[in-house]
Amino acid sequence: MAADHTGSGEETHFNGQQPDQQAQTPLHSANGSSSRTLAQPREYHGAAGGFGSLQGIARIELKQRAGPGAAETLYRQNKPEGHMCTSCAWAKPPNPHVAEFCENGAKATLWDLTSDRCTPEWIWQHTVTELRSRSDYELEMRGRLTEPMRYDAQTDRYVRASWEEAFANIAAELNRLDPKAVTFYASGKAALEPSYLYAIFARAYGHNNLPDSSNMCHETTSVGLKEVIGSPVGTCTLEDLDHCDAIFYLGQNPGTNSPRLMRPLQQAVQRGCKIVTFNPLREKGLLEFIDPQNPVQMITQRPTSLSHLYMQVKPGGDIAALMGVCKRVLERDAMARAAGAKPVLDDDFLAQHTAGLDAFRAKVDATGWDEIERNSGIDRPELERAGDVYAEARNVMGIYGMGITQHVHGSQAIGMLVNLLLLNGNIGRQGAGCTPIRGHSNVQGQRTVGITEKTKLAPVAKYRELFDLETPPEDGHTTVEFVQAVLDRTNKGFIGLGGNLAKAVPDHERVHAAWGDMELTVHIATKLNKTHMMPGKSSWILPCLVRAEDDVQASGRQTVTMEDSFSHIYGSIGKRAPASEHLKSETAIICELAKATLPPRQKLRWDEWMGDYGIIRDLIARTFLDEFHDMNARMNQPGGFYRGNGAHDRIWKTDSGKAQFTDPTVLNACGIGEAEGRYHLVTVRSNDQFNTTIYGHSDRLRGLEGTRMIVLVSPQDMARDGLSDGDMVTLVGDAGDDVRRVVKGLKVTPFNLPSGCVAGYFPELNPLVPLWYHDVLSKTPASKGVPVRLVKE
Ligand SMILES: Nc1nc2c(c(=O)[nH]1)N[C@H]1C(S)=C(S)[C@@H](COP(=O)(O)OP(=O)(O)OC[C@H]3O[C@@H](n4cnc5c(=O)[nH]c(N)nc54)[C@H](O)[C@@H]3O)O[C@H]1N2
Ligand SMILES: Nc1nc2c(c(=O)[nH]1)N[C@H]1C(S)=C(S)[C@@H](COP(=O)(O)OP(=O)(O)OC[C@H]3O[C@@H](n4cnc5c(=O)[nH]c(N)nc54)[C@H](O)[C@@H]3O)O[C@H]1N2
Ligand SMILES: [Mo]
Repeated sequence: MAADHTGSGEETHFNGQQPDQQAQTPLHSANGSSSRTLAQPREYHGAAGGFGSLQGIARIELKQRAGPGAAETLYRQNKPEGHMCTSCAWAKPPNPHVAEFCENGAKATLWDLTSDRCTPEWIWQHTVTELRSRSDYELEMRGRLTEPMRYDAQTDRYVRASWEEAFANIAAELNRLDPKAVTFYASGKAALEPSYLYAIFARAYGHNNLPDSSNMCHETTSVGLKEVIGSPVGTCTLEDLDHCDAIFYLGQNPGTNSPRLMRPLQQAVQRGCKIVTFNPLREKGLLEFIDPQNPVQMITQRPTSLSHLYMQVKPGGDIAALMGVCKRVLERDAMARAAGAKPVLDDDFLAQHTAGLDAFRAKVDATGWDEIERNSGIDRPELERAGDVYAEARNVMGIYGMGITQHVHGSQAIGMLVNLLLLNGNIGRQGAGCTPIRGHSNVQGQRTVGITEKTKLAPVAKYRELFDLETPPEDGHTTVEFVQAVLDRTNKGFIGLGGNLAKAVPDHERVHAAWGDMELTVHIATKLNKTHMMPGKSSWILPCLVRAEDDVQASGRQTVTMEDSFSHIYGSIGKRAPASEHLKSETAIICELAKATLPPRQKLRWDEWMGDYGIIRDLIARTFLDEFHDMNARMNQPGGFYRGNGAHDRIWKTDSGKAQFTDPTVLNACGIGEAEGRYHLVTVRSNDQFNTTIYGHSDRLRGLEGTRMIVLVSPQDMARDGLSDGDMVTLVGDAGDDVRRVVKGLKVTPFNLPSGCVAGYFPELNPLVPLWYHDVLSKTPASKGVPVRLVKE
């Protein structure tokens, strides 16, 4: 297939050489004349943590000028009687450190507490068309939003509005529209109380269009894990990390995205636990760590090595790699039995708790090592070593993130990880289990309390019992279905409870052209972003409090609650003075909107709920009795309360009533295979961003500084394709449909990667991800194995 031409640039030459040929053939530049030395891959020479992380915090503090009291606020973070971090969903331990926050948690808080303000006066000076040309970084750098605003189409500007005007107008628009053509999105930060009410508001208004950032994130887990073990969430708790002997760590980058996991990982390794990592990139946070809170380690600067084995899998290669590991485990089991030694497999567990082992075993036997090596990119001896680690460990945990979930066959990769864990009964006992690392700080909790587009997951009977509320019978939109409806112009109204959705979704260039055709767009937000700059015909920005701020309602100061990756629920109390006297809490905004929109109903007591969040928690407790009983009393216990799940106790809520072995139908999770000149693009986060919020341009842990418009290419592939460090290229989508997808102006940067894999940043590269390219079961966009070509500019 010919590569596209872009601009006047010359087309890159591809010779389609295989990696094994490269080993024998001297490398030539594109014109084939002179041999060249390989480019030096970028790398960070420090460890994760250490002084680098302290400097990272200091830089943000300088930039944001969070002002007096910021340090005190940070020290209250993630502790009982304090507020819970708004960054990731990592656990808040019962016995917190003096400073129970990480570099990125501190950045997120300081970013919220900035002394910069984005006022209606400032916005009035700029047209929306002009602001649309600014980056998200520039828009967010203006600071916190201070007052509600309405879009004025005549002047193409946002103008100051009163809350009364906003609620009345939005309600009138909602009542004019068909509820089925309206979507209420949630981005994963809002606490359990507003989330519970948001879901009720949607259903009382008349739809189940309640997609969540989870639909772009761990929906593969919610659907895929549920199928095989009957639980949509992880089975482990924080204590399991104190008891595991091996961790299979797949497709998650803790140094950047969940830094407070670094210390438990370090402690596990120091106890002798072996970490086996699968990741195309050699991520610093999985290689070595210096604990910034350990004075001895800070003085000696001697890091802890983390991964016992590090497998640089190809994108999507995990299914094959895990197949290889299982093959070795079954072989070790057969050897042990033949020698009369203790078998590796847990026969009692397998007989009592699982179904499908025979078919799975037959599949493993029928899969050859050549296929496994080709699809994973990992050699047999390495995979055998990983199998040996599993076979020799008593307790094994499987930890994973977006590198697994964001693939066309991501669900199958989760199934393979569960297959491996089940072989030796590694689910449902101490030190063992399956741990998806969640993204936004309350994304798991939002799903738990009813923000779901799937009616079968909503507490329909309880809505009827508690509120006389009938839920619309049909399922609502996932995020992908919502975006398709925007493109089709059938979705007319949008409310965003946080997020920067038009920027975070796949195919976003196409989406941007259609977004403004909606009749109504409403954003409940803390800072300005690009999605706000694509106003619908009636468009509103409603500024809200952040979690560290004091939320005072009729009954006094309020607490909110959230759920972490380990299914623990905590109270969070903000104590900072709000950024502006005009801000409202997310709970108050939802109650006011619902009250203005819906006809009065005796059992929907919006005013009462807004006045005292304890009443909302009582309702949550009555709706989800087993998990949330006595919520008001239990939310303040150190470490939160555990809401539990069946699989943790070996109760399998699956169709067969057992934990299910599954046979993968593919060996690579990418939906589009390899071809000459095609690369698979992995989109990742830098150490200086939270999703679409860009704090700066330093990806310290990868040794990448100064710009995000880069494409990482392996030195071998660069040499093969005649590329030099610093060359400018265009990435061109290669998904085979007739939509032309391009991102121009990317600087080629040598990086240690498997051949055929390139990497770059989310969200800049989102125009390359086709909307239809998503996990088959859950529709999670496949942002980690995007087929592209490189074209020299
Ligand atoms: N500081 C900070 N913290 C965050 C966020 C943030 O943006 N900044 N975002 C939050 C959110 S919403 C989320 S969902 C999480 C995301 O946290 P992660 O799950 O860590 O997400 P990514 O940065 O997308 O990186 C995924 C990792 O998968 C690897 N990978 C890519 N493709 C494959 C593959 O095919 N196989 C394997 N085995 N690995 C692969 C990548 O190299 C990368 O290391 O972090 C949360 N925490
Ligand atoms: N290519 C590619 N695309 C991806 C991903 C990827 O790895 N690769 N990852 C996907 C994932 S995992 C996710 S979770 C999504 C993220 O998608 P979103 O959740 O939609 O995006 P965010 O960047 O987290 O949203 C940032 C905005 O939220 C608002 N905000 C911040 N704090 C608050 C608050 O406390 N309350 C309210 N109401 N608003 C607030 C601010 O206005 C800010 O601009 O992106 C997805 N898209
Ligand atoms: Mo996420």
